[in-house]
Amino acid sequence: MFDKILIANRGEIALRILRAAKELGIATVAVHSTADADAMHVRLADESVCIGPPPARDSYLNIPQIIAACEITGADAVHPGYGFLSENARFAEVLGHHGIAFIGPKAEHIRVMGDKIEAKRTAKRLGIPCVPGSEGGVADPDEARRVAAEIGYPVLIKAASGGGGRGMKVARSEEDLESALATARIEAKAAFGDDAVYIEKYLEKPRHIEVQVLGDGRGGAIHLAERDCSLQRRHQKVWEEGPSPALNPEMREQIGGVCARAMQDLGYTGAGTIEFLYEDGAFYFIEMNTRIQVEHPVTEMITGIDLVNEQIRVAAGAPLSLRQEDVRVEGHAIECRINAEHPATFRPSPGTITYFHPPGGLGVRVDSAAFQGYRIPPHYDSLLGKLIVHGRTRNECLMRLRRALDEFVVDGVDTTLPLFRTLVRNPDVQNGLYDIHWLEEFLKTGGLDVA
Ligand code: MV4
Repeated sequence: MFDKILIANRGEIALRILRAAKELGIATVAVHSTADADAMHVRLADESVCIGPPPARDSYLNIPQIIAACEITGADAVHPGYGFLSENARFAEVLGHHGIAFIGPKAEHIRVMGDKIEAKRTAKRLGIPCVPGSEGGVADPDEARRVAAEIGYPVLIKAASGGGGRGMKVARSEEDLESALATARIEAKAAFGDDAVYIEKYLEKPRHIEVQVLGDGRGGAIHLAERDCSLQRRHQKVWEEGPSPALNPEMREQIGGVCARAMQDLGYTGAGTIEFLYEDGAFYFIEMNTRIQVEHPVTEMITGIDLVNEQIRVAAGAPLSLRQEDVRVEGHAIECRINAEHPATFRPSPGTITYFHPPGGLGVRVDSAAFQGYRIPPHYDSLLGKLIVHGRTRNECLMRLRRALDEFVVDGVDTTLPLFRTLVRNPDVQNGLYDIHWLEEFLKTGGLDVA
């Protein structure tokens, strides 16, 4: 087992990793920019190292500085969290060259899944159902026309180096196709330095359902059911829940089993999430995330499994602490991502928190690094914390979430708490009848009446 883990991240996920390390008796090193000198993860870590000025590229993305912090402190492992360097294959490799363990998948798996064309090719080879589309990249308009004619319009053109919705273009007819292809390639080149694009059948009203997997890196892998992340705004997840209100136990077992077997065949290490679009009873692979995700507490609350603990153990060469038959989904969990943003305009609202009162009680969890007097810096994402609620049923979970949201007080900055107080009372949300477009349509129609 590791002696000392350096946490190459900040905010609530840094705290989350620190907690898992402490419970395993492992020493912790926090790294921080000058803007985060007073942050909670710095205060609670055994040691801390300032790695640079506020801009992420000079601090949390600065590989030499992070390696230096490992050398100074003698850390023998690094946990990258999510975002920043968490899916940077080169970072995983460089750490290996320094004899420092990367708490995550093998660099080759990070690289494969980071290229959306290779990811899809690999998924297909592993028996995961994919969206119909081009075999690989498409550059030529004639090839694009042939593929689109075969799968039928509308089609979606996606950037190989994209992901998270960046660099996508819909073409609803052959007349639109050539210009959509050219625009997608130009935008992909500008955004990612790579103009490779591929084509898929465009699914009009799917849900976004993702399956949590854990691999031991030696051919053992399990699934931990799914999360429904369909309530999104501009590709930012807002409300995630598990299990999905759209699936029954048979479907859960079917898609979970496909994912677990695929990860066994791949020899995957650690936590991963396989993302699907779900429409008319069918699953379609779109991407795989090779990191712990923001919404992992939903899975922890319905299975009782500490995913970060599993990540650390597996990275240190231990087996998974449980077999597939030990995984039980109990009840229902919902996560609300509370951002320091205006609830209607979503404009970031950095500043000082003058009053902070998180909710409590049975089945209520708040993952946050905020505190009274904390000054939210403007340099990073606006996530203030996550409210995760568990209930024996979805209805009990909704009622508990409603109570917890009403109890939650954050003064001094704008937050999206009012948005969730509206959503938890909305009939469509209460009935689980929403697809990936529902939230943006709801917001467009002025569904949110905040003063
Ligand atoms: C799609 C799609 C419809 N059809 N692919 C968006 C981000 C990335 N995960 C893939 N995304 C989509 N891919 C096909 N073939 C619709 C989306 C999409 C979406 C997916 C999940 C959650 C929210 C979304 C919002 C807009 C579009």
